Amino acid sequence: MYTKELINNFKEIFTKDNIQIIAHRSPDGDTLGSCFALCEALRLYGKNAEVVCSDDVTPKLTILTEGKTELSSTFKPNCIVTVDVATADLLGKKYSETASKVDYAIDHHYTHKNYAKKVMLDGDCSSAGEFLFNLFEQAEIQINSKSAQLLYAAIASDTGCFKFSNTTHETHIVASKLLRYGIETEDLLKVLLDEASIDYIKFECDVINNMKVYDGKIVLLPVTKAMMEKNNIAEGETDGLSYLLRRIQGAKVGATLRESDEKIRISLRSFGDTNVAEIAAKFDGGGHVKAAGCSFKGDIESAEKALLEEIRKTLI
Ligand SMILES: [Mn+2]
Repeated sequence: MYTKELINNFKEIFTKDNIQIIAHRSPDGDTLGSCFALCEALRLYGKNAEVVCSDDVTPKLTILTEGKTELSSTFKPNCIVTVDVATADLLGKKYSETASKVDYAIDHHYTHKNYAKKVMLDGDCSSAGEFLFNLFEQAEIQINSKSAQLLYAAIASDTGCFKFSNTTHETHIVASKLLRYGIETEDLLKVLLDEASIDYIKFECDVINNMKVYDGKIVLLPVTKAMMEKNNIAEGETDGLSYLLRRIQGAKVGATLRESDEKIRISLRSFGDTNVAEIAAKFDGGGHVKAAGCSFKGDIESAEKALLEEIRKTLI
């Protein structure tokens, strides 16, 4: 059970009106599912509320956004809430000025850096979706099946459909309670986690053909701009590539290296005891023990070389 103060802070949002809910930049299923679930709940309470985001929503995630790609303001807010936004920087370009005006931040990252007037945080939750469900339940705020489905989608996104190590028995209890709302999950999970466009599948084939394996334990997936252009792949669509690394038997550490404007964006995954946040930190990046990110100034070959060297030093 959460503290009275935390629950009262959450209830307070439902006493406001003209509420703007901000999702983090490069929005994922957790931030979008959670923001829209909260928005729907507020509307059910007769409130004017909307979700905004600095970046466009990728096609498959529009299943969570009422089909909308662009999420922008249509009214002047009296109350601003962020969901799943761990740092002010993650508000993105469009909302960077908004940081000091955020009234409530709802988050599940231990690494949360306080920018809001009031913060609601539970780092033990797998996802913002799981945390939000707990808040609704403990604050005794009724939700409908639409909100329940959005929360389920949020949890499934951040846990890789209950496969990642952030999945706890509480996560399954929350998922079970959400299923009681009679929500549809088969199509939802297919769209969110399994299916991809033919272009994307062909792009994945190119990425796999370009895969590099070192010492049987380190896997690098270099992704060039040319590979993306050839297959009509946009920047935000490459997030799913890290999932490929997980499929490689024997891999202890994997990384995708993607060419982007002036730098190479690196996403690291650990499938053993190696702390990839430590490796990312060597390149001024950060993240979690099992998933981290950083960027590299230079060409993709130099990035591969430098990264491989650091992985070899850190690998357990
Ligand atoms: Mn999240």
